[in-house]
Order: sequence, then structure tokens, then C-alpha cells
Amino acid sequence: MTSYPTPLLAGLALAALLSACAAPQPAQGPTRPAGGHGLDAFLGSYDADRDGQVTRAEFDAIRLQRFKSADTNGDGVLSEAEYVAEYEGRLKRQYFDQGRQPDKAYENNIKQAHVRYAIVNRARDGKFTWAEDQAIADKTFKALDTNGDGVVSKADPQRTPEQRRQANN
Ligand SMILES: [Ca+2]
Ligand SMILES: [Ca+2]
Ligand SMILES: [Ca+2]
Repeated sequence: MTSYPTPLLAGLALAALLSACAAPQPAQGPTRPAGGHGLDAFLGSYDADRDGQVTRAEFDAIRLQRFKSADTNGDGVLSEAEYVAEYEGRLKRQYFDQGRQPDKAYENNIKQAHVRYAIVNRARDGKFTWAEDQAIADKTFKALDTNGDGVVSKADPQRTPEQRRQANN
């Protein structure tokens, strides 16, 4: 049996309910499921209701959905193979939607997914947990919500790569 933290699920369900009341049109899902870099890619990957902003609830709901679908053996943690397979599934869909054949960039993206796994699975124990994912989600979301209003949108001034480098030093 896999157990995910139920208060989080309840919170997500509530958030989904609230946003469904606020926005009568049905959610259409993200435009760019396999993502990429930058604010546009982030909005494309996580703005499920396509209102131009990503709430923390939207971000968490999609991450949880990905985590659960990636956990094919249902043990509650992601192995490297599970993590990469889930990413590859999304990448395949994106290529299919764009009518593209797998190319050099595709192979590089898969290689990058292996590199990412090594980074996210800090303990190097082959068990990437939902708690580890949430810690990364916190950092990612805060880094993009530069105006600190709790949502990520085009209203958040993005740092240039140069500024980002300086901030990291
Ligand atoms: Ca949204
Ligand atoms: Ca697993
Ligand atoms: Ca913001």
C-alpha cells in the first residue's frame, strides 16, 4: 500500500474545489507538459486552468499527479528508472503533439533527466520521496515568485541568467 500525506491531499481537493467555483470554465490542462526552462515553460507546465498564473495548489497538484503516476510499483518512492520513464512519457507526448520525431535534443533531455535524478535524490539511496519533491517545490516556487504575492505569473520580474549567477555566488 502506498500512503501519501492525507492532509495535503485534502488541502489540494479543497483548493481544486475552490478554484472550480471561482472559474466556471473546465480546466484544460497545461500546454507544455514536458516543460523546459524559464517562466514561459513553467506557466506552460503548471498553469492547469490557463489563467496566466500558477498557484501553489496548481503546482503541487500537478507534481503529486506526476509523482503518483511515476511510482509504477506503488512503493511510495521513485527509483531512477521510474523517474526517467515518467519524464520520457511526457516528452514523447510533447513530441507527438508537435509532430516531431525523437532527435538529438530528445536524447539530451533524457540524459538531463538522469542528471536531475542524481540531484533531486540527495541521499543517493535510489529512493526519491514525496517529501524530497516538496522541498524542491518550495525552493522552485519561491525563486520564481519574485514579487512574493504567492502566485507565479508574468507579473514576477525574472532575473537574467547573469543576475541569477551573482545571486548564487
Ligand atoms: Ca492558474
Ligand atoms: Ca516506486
Ligand atoms: Ca508572483
